[in-house]
Parts: sequence; C-alpha cells; structure tokens
Amino acid sequence: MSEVIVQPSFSWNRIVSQDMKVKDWICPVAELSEVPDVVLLGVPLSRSSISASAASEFPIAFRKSWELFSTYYIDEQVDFRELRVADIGDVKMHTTDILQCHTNIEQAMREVMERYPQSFYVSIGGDHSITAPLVRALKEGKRIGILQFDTHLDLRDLSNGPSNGTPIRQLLEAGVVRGEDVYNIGLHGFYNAPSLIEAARYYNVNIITLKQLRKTGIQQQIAEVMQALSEKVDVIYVTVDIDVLDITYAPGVPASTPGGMRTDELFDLLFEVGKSNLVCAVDFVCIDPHRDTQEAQTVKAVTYAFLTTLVSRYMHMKNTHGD
Ligand SMILES: [Mn+2]
Repeated sequence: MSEVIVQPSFSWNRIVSQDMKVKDWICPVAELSEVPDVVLLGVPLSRSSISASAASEFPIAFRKSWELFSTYYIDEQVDFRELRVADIGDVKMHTTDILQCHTNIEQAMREVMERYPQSFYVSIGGDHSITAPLVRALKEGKRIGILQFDTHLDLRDLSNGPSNGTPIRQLLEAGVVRGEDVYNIGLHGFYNAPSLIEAARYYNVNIITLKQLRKTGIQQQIAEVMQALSEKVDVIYVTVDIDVLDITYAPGVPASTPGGMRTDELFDLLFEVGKSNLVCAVDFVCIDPHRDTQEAQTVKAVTYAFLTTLVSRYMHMKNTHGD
C-alpha cells in the first residue's frame, strides 16, 4: 500500500476483556473499521544521532512495554479505552542514507495526514533529527508553534549535515517555523554552548529553563505558553526529547545528564499539554533501549508519558463534545 510505511516486526495478540491492557487496546490500523482518534507512527532512525545510539530499536521496545499498562488511569478515575488508537507501522528506512530516511519520514507523515486529516499524530523515534521532516510534513501553509521539552536547544549549525542536534535550526533556517513560535522548556546546567544561546537569541527562540519552570509551576507555565501560542499559530507540535529527564530517571538516553527533570514533572507537563485543542502532534525521541536498565525504566517512563498525553486528550475531547 504505502512505499514508505512498513508493518512493525512485532505485534500483540489482542484480547478484549474487562481488564484491558494497553496491548489489547492499541490496534493495527488495518483492524480498525472507524477513523482513529490517534495514529501512531514508528520512526526507527538513529544513524543521525551525535552520540552512538540504538534509538532505532525504540519503536519495538515501546510496543513491547504495552502489556505493563492498563487503560484505567486512577489519578483521574477514567478508563480511556474508547479512544481509538491505531498503530500504522514504521517508516521504512534506508540502511545508510540519512537524507533518504528524512525524505521517507516526511512522505510517511504526509500520507498519514492525507488518510487521517482529523486524527492526532504520535511519532515514536528515533533520534531528534526526525522532528524536522515530521514538522515539514505538517506545514502546508500553516503557522506552526513548537513546544520542545529538551536539555538542548538543537540549534547546531548544519555544516555537518542534519543530526539530532539540528532539527530546530533546520526548521528556522528553512522558514518552516518562526523562532518566536518555538518554546523550549527544560534547559538546565552546562549543556548548551554560548554560540547556541546566541543562536537562540538571534532567532528569538523562547527559553524556559527548568529552574524557571519550577518557580512558575507547571500548570501556570503551560497555560502561559499555550495562551501566547494560541494568539499567533494555527497548530502546535510537541516534541519530547527524553534527554530532558534527569539521568537517574532516564538512563536509557545517550545524552542524558544530571540536573534534569523528574518523570512526574514530565507527566504533569504532558497532562497540561493534552488539554489544548491546538496541539495536533507529538513525538518522543532519543531513547536507546539497549542502554536502558534491565527493568526498562526509561522505556516504561516514555510509555507512561505517552499515555498521560492521551488520557488528557481523551478527557478534554469528552468535555468538549459533552458526551
Ligand atoms: Mn533534542
């Protein structure tokens, strides 16, 4: 059917029962008769990572973790199994050619959007280089806001070609996104060179450091960012570089650092983000399952973050439609 989307090498035997697990709930797109509310796309690329990474293995590790989670969310006392989530498969990658991989990612995202124009898109990386082609596909004349959770600005110049350190720079240089519409949340410590801070100033990228976020509070900070974005953009793309988490919480990330965010903070942030109608897509990137602990603590944290985004979205949909 598609030349750039392939079926994943792993899928669950789904069992429908009262005690539903996420593995029984998310289904291959071919098995869903209705239009999905959410489309899941695996983007297994990690050749473009600056640090050696097996992030290309993450989409499968992510799918395998689904058996550990229920569709019932106790914090809000809500079961969100009626949200229709379809797994469309993985972007087909070229073995060595990164630019070809990026072309495939862009085309795959376009195909997903053409088939399901009203759905919410979740992309599972892969390293952070995948965000540039994903956002390019979304463009179509729209003004796009980017909410980026990251320990880095990802504004490296392109003299060494596209990598996981360049996606935001690429989008700014190509005029796909304006710097004033980019909000980076989570910078901390000693991990961004002065020239990159200068680039952020040059492009007017909005920086909210982790310290500032903690001072303002998660609810208020996200409300402020969403309010500001709603006055200028048509849609919001959320990109979650898991290296935003502290190394203790996310050992399975090549660039993870001390002094980062806690998992509960990321979950709370994504719960707030899920309330916005403007948010149309999210990606989770830079997780290397081969570096993870034996208990897969990083993989599980991402699945939790993904589910938190969806449950918030589901609750918001229910409230908006009143049924
Ligand atoms: Mn990044």
